[in-house]
Amino acid sequence: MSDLKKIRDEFISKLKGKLTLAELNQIKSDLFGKNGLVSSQFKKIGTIDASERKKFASDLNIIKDELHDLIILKINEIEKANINEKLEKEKIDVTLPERSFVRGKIHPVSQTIDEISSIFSEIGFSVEEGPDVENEYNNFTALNTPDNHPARDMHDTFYLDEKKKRLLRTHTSPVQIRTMLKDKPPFKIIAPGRTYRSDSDQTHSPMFHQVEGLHIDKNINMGHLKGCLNYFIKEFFEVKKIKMRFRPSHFPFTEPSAEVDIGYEIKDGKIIIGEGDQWLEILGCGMVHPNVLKNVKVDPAKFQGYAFGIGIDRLAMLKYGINDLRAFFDCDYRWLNHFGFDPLDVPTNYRGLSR
Ligand code: 2NL
Repeated sequence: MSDLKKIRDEFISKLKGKLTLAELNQIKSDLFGKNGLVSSQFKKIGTIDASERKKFASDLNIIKDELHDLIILKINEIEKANINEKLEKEKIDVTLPERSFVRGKIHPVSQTIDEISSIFSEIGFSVEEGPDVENEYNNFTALNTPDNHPARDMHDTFYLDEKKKRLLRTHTSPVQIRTMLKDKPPFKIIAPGRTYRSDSDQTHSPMFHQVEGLHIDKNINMGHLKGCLNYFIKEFFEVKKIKMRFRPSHFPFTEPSAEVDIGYEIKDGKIIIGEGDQWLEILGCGMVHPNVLKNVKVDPAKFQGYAFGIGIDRLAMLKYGINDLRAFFDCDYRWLNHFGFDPLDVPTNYRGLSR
């Protein structure tokens, strides 16, 4: 029997048995691999006597095709069987009820920040953000706060190291300092975010939220400040008219400084904002102190403007009838489900600000 016929018969009988995919691949490489049996027969062609060469080559090709086709057929059979087995095992029951899912709620503070941001964006303010962990310079020194100012005291400020190098920002003003150091005037920005003070009782949380505003340009005066705040308060409380008064005050970073009260009254146990003869303090503001401008390399002879700071939490409580500040930070899902906002609801005063 010729070598070729021996190889053929041996492998045809091997391939008749039950083989795994790995065994079939092994046979395939034994025959057709670089030094496989069939491959080495091909290399022999040149050494065969000229009279027999043609027949040898023809027989070799026939055997090669026969074995190759058989191996591929067997491999395909196994792969098909594997797929069928998988399909049989992994059936999906499309009649099962869908899994229930819960859509989260937007926290009232986040909702309020969104509303404030869209109100100010309508009159040209952009929103800036910065880190909660700040340095003394951005939080106090640049803001014209003297070294011996009580706000710098350990009892009021959370310092993160012995040398008072790092602290938790006590207001969002450092965001405006960073913006002014980085860019050139004019500036028209608001900075909403978390702020921290060492204070904790029924009406004070050590972490609270603030939005500060800053408008610096040529010829900005207190009239602009009044107009801006009047517009904001009306838009925020969704009222046509608002009673508002400026009381003289003091902040190291503004001169002159003022606190702003809005008029309100209680009717049928409910608070009505904008009318009545009661006053509610809601923010602090003033004209930016020339020293602050100098600290951020802005020439106070050319540029001036106003700044204000508003506590967000109390504003949210007023607008949405929440009477306990601490509930804001309890993370009670039942409370959030009641006072939170549906993320898919479009608010009536929607201004196109996306979440
Ligand atoms: C308050 C008082 C205020 C500012 C914040 C400010 C920021 C810069 C420069 C000057 Cl960069 N001023 N911010 C000004 C006046 C008052 O907040 O009672 N907030 C709740």
